[in-house]
Amino acid sequence: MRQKIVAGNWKMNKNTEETEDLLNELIDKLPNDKDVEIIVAPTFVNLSSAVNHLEFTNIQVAAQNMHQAESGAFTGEISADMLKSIGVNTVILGHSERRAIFHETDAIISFKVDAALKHDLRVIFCFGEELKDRQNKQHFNIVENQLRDGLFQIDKSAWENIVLAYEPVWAIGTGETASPEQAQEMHEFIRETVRKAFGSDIAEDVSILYGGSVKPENAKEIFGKPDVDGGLIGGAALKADDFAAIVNAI
Ligand code: G2H
Repeated sequence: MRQKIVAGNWKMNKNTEETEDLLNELIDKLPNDKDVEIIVAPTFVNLSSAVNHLEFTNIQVAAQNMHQAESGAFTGEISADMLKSIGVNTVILGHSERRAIFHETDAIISFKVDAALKHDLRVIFCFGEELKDRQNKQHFNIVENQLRDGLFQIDKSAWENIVLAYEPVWAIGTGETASPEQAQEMHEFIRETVRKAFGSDIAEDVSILYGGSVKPENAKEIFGKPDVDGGLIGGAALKADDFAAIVNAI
């Protein structure tokens, strides 16, 4: 059985006090009797306190990004070793906002993946096509290339530390959601692409999350599809009731 996962990507939201408040609400409201891994990704400045705050709960903490270098003159950046040193075990890489706004290429993301795995961080690898790609019927090609150029350099043995997150860019923060059928179609293609490159065992075991305007109203239908193993949630992860409803929809 593949691990079900619901992860909240808080993006650049919540100061320290607001982070504590939301974490307290989540501790109260999230279920702890469901077979689902729950992850939250607050901002860098609040990661350490979040790790401490959640120590005796079933909620894991992830970072939203990291730099690929070990250390050095990279003003404003954070390394894999620094994340590990504060007890963070998971990092989101390749998010479409990192790709579009901060010009992260597939090559840069591949270096980040390698650096994260070297430090035994689990990677939530994000990818997905833009609207124009889908309109031009290039969405399968784009997704396959993002996987090949950003991720498929890893060893077979590293897959136990990989979670995939398919996020069609046209559905991110827009209120537009891929239909459950569109999500399933792409997730099935992604699993098949992994199967061709790394074999059936890895393809069957890897969790593939869907991201892009998931909310309590649409979560159950999306999560009901056979190749959707959970979600990466943005806006709806900032409200404890909504996030709890999404986790309960798994
Ligand atoms: C996609 C998602 C979380 P939202 O970016 O990564 O955000 O749910 O707000 O579309």
